[in-house]
Amino acid sequence: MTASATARVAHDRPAEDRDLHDRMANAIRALAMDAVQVANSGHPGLPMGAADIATVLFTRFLKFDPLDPAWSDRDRFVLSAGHGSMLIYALLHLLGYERMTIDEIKRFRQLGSITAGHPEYGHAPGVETTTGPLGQGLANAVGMAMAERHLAAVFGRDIVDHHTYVLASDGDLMEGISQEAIALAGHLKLSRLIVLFDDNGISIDGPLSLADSVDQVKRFEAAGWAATRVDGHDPQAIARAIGAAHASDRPSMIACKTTIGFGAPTKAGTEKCHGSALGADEVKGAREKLGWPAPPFEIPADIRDAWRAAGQRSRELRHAWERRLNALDAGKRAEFERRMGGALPKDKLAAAVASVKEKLAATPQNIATRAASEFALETLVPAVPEMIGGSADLTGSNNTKTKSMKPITAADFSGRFVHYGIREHGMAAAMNGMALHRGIIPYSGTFLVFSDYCRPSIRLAALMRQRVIHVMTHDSIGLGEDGPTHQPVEHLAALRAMPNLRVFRPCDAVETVECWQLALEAAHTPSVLALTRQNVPQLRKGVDAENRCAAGAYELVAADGRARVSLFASGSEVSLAVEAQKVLEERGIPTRVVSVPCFELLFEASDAARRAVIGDAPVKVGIEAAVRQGWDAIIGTDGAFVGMTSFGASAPAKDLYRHFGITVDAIVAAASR
Ligand SMILES: Cc1ncc(C[n+]2csc(CCOP(=O)(O)OP(=O)(O)O)c2C)c(N)n1
Repeated sequence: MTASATARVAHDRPAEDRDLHDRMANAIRALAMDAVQVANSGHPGLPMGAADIATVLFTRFLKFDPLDPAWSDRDRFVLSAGHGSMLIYALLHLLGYERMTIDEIKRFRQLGSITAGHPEYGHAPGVETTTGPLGQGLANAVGMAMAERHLAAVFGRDIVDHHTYVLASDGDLMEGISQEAIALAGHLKLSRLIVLFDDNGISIDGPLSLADSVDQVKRFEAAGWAATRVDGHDPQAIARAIGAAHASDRPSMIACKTTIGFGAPTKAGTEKCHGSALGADEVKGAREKLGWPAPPFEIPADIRDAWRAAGQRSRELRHAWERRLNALDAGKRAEFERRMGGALPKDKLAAAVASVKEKLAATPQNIATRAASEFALETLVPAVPEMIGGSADLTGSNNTKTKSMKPITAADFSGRFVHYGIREHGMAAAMNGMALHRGIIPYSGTFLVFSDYCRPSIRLAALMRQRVIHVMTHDSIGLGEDGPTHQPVEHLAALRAMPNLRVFRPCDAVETVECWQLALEAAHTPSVLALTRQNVPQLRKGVDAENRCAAGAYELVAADGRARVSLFASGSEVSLAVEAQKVLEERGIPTRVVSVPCFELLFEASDAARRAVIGDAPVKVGIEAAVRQGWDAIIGTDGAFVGMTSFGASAPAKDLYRHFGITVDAIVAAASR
């Protein structure tokens, strides 16, 4: 018997089950249209159209337990088309997730409810990731599937053995990020990733034919996936396709032909039911057409029981998994639980940081901070085994791969380095998925200027409070000859504008390892490490056990006497400030230098601490080879700023610094003025 034939036997159901299936799916439809109706806002079309797909998946395949939503070996389900949020809220309610009460459903989209407009990670247990920006969920799922493969390779299939399912819409597949995600998943042969495509041919503007004519099955096949088409309202066909996907050695896409707003008498199959309440008459008509007489928010007892039973399907599997976990060697089990719980190996990390600092104290390194980062990683990576590095095809430039790191490949997932290819969007979104999966701290590499290509995912990491670390090198005009296309100017300001993101710009090798430590310790905050291409002198000499960067800013050089000038600088410009300080002191102007590796930490500090480091020198000068925006919070509107006001240019770095007036002389002049 072929694998797919086995699946058919396992998942075929007798015809009498069809009535039960239909009524279970209609429970989703009714909850969705009624919640949207009460909120007078939301998207009924997708949940009504995809209800059959979801019913098959959640009642026959998905491995999960509402009693333990965080069970680490659960299957992951990502509703990539987050606008269809009522689909997952209805499912979680029907399946018996305790917190998803009928009152929460009634409070859909209201302040303080766990039923936000789009599913938000951390609100409702059972929601695996925040979705809404189309395409992101699919790309997150690729990261989740990668995490599963890696952890299975490290800890064994006995305790890591699950699937990742995605429900994706036309919009998800039209977004460019989906191409990066699909290509990466196909290349890595993520066979436990299964995408259910809600192939309804409708988007907001109308029929998809207005803007798209891609053959999605061929597209996925071209990327190395198994892809097929089914009738998305035929439960047996859906089940057979999922069964076949389980047997595939490739990731699978199942294009499920559906009718958006299935059951709505006049609006089904049209964009009219995509994103607004159906209206009282249409809802009434849908009840008749679907044969669903129950009043709003009421579920007939037999249907409720059937859904609850589906919610308990995997309980015994979970208990068996717990027994296997308990039978593990104690050390291995503790390590697995530590990693999945997100606790760092504190002592090992502290020892690693201390050892890097000791080496730097013994032999100071006048190297680029990207090289300092690699120097730190050589010690950090062995100490923190959950770190998975990578780069978007700039490995040698980003210095993110240490000597001991093996690449993750389709044949061997035990490696710890991902060659993401030239796919910054996909990389950043996959990293979010890895962090959400838990057990992994992902870090990546690209140029700082391409943070724009990662920004939507960084924003979601910040919103979801995930520990992902972006190493972004070539952080200013200091990269030189590649010119203004590659020289970030506004990026530091743009990244600093984002809530719950920390932007680190260390000035030397010592600050670099300190910033790495802070990024690793930020369990609920993503970080960007902005690092130089060009060499910088090591300014922090001697042994200093304290992580001075933790304050966000600190006095690096004190004034001789009461300071009349404070020079504030970050990254590669701190050494210029230090030179300028000497000149100003020689001229009898007491001047101090404050290194500012992280604005956010400075602004998180107490008022007193912040005031103390900013100080009261009458002259304040900010120095950063980037735009001024944001610096006024430190130097005030009257402060002087030495930095950029335009795009850069193509030339050697030294010439550019001179050309754009970011020099010791310019700092001295600005302070003297
Ligand atoms: C990145 C992004 N761009 C635009 C939107 C706004 N938006 C929400 S749903 C949607 C398209 C709807 O079409 P489809 O994905 O097919 O969903 P369906 O109509 O089937 O519900 C758009 C453009 C979004 N959520 N994310």
